[in-house]
Amino acid sequence: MDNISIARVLEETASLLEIDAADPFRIRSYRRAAEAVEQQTAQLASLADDPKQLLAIAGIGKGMAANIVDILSTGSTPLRDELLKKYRPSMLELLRLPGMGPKTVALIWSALNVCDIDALEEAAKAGHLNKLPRMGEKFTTKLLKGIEDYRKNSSRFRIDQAREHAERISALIREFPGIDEITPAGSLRRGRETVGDLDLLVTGPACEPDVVAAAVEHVASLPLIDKLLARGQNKVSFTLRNNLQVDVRLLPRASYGAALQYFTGSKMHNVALRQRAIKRGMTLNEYALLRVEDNSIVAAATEELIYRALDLDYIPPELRENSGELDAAANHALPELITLTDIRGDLHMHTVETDGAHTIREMAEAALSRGLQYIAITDHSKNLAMTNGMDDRRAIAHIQRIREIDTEMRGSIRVLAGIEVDILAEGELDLSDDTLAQMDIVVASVHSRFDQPVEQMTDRILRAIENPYVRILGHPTGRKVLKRDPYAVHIETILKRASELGVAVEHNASPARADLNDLHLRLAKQHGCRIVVNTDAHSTTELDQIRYGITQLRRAWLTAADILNTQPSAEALLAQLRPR
Ligand code: DGT
Ligand code: CA
Ligand code: CA
Ligand code: ZN
Repeated sequence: MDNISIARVLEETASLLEIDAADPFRIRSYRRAAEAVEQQTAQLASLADDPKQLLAIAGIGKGMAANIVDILSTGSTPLRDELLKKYRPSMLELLRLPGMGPKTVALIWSALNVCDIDALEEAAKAGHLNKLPRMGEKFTTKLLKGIEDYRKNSSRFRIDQAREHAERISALIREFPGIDEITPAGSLRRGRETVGDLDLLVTGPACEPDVVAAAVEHVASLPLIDKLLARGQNKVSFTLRNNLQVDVRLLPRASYGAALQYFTGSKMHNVALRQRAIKRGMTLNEYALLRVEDNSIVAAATEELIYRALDLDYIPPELRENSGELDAAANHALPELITLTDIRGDLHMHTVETDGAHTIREMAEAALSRGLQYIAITDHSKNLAMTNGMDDRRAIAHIQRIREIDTEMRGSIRVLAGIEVDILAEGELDLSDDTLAQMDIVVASVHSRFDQPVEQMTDRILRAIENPYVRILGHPTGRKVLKRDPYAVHIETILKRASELGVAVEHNASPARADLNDLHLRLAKQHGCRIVVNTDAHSTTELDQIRYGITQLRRAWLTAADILNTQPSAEALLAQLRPR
C-alpha cells in the first residue's frame, strides 16, 4: 500500500468523524497525519516494521502510528470500519455543498437514507427535504443551485491551493540533482483566480536531451502521484489525490524561454503573438522563434528575447489575456504594474474581539514585521451575530483599546481605529452615526440577504455609501471563489457613485474572495474610483494573503499610484480618503 492510499484512508476517517460530530481536535489530528504522510518521500510501508521511524514524522503520534500500522496490514482502521457501518463514503462529498454541514448530512441520512449527490438532488426536487427541520423551500432552492455550481466548479482549483501544490511538487522535483529552475506556467503564472490544471516547466543540466530520461523517471515516481496519466520523452502527466492534474515538462536550457512563453498562454495571447510573428516573416512555437526563410533561430532562451525580437516591450504574465497588451507593448505604453513592496498599509482585519484569531497587539506586531507602516483594525458589527459582532457600546470600548495599542507601538506602526460595519437590508448601517464618527476607517460591507433583486441590492449599497462616515466599500460583490456567485447588483452604477462621493472601493485580497475581480477593478479605474487592497485577515498569517491581491491588481493593469494604501504614511493615506 502506497503513501497516497494511506493518506486517503486517514482523510476519509477525518471527514467521517466530522459527520459523527466528533471532537474537533481528533478530526484535525487525522487531517494533519494525512498531509504528513502524503509529504513523505520514503514509502511508509517500508518503515512500518520499526514504529520509531513513524513516530519521527512530524504530525504522527503514538495513536496515529498504530493506525498507520493497521492501515498497512488491513487497508483500514477499526475506527473507520466502525464509522462506515454507520455512514457511507459518498457522504463525504456532500459536505462540500452549501448549507451541508456534518449535522445536516447525518440528518438527511438517518431521515431519508440519502447519501450521495444524485440522490440528494432527487430528494430535493421531489420536495422531501422540506419535511425536515430547518430545511424549507429556501434551503432546497439554494441546495439545488449549489449542486449545479459544484458540478460546474469541481474541476477547477483556487489559486492559493494550486500554488501550494505547485510548491510542494517543485520541492520534490528539486531533490533530483541537476535541476536548477522550476516555473509554474499556464493560468497559475498569469495569476488567474482559479486554475484548471498545473503546468510545471523544469530546466537544468539534467533536462538536456541525452540525459533527460533519468529526470523523467524521477518525476514519474514522485510519492504524491495518485494516477500516472502519461509519460513521454520529456513530459509527465499525473493527478493528485484531490484530482488536480499536473503536466510537468523537462526542457533544455536553450529553449526554456520559448517553452515558458508558449505554456504560459493564454491561448488567445499566443494566437495574437504568432500572427505578429508571421507578419514579420517569423514563426513561433514551443521551441523557438524562427526566421521562415532559413529556419534559423531568432530567439529561444528567454521570454525577454522573444518579445524584443517581435518589437515588443516585455509583457508581464498577468497581462497576457489578449486584452490590449500587444498594442500597448508595441507603443511602449504598458503600465508599470504594482508590486508587493509598494504596499504600506492594510485597512481591513479582524481580532479576537469578533471572529479573528489574534489580538490587536499581535496583529500590529505581525504587520510591523511585514514592513507595513499602518493598519486599521476593523472588527464586525452586531448584525453578524455568529462572529460575536459588536454593538455601539462595545465598538466604542474597542476604539479605546486600539488607541492604547497605537500608543504602545510608539510610532513604529500606526494602528487606526476602524470597523467593518454591516450594510443592513435596506441600506441602513448597523451602528449609530455617533459611533461611526469616532472611527478613522469605516468599511461598510454586505453580509446578509444576498438574494435581493438587483434593483433593491443596488439601492441598498448606494444608500449605505451615502452615509458620510463610510470611507471604504468592502468586498463589493460578495462572491466567494468557486463557492458563491456575486449577488445581483449594478456594479457600474455603484462604482460611479463611489467615485463621486470619494468612497474607496476594496479589492479584498483573500483568495477565497478576490472581490472586486480584475475586470471590475479595471472598470473602477476607468470611473476614477479610489481603490484599496486589503487582506481582511482573520489571523496574523493571513496578512500574507496580500500577495494574491497584488496579482489581481496587476491583472487589472493597475499601478502603485492607483492604490491608496501605497501612501507612505497613515497621515498621507487619510488625506486621500473621503474627507470628514
Ligand atoms: P487552465 O489550466 O484551464 O486554468 O488554463 P491554462 O491557460 O493553464 O491552459 P492549459 O493548461 O490548457 O494550457 C497551458 C498553456 O499552454 C495555455 O495557456 C496556452 C498554451 N497553449 C498554446 N497552444 C495551445 C494549444 O493548442 N492547446 C493547449 N491546450 N494549450 C496551448
Ligand atoms: Ca493549466
Ligand atoms: Ca495543462
Ligand atoms: Zn466582510
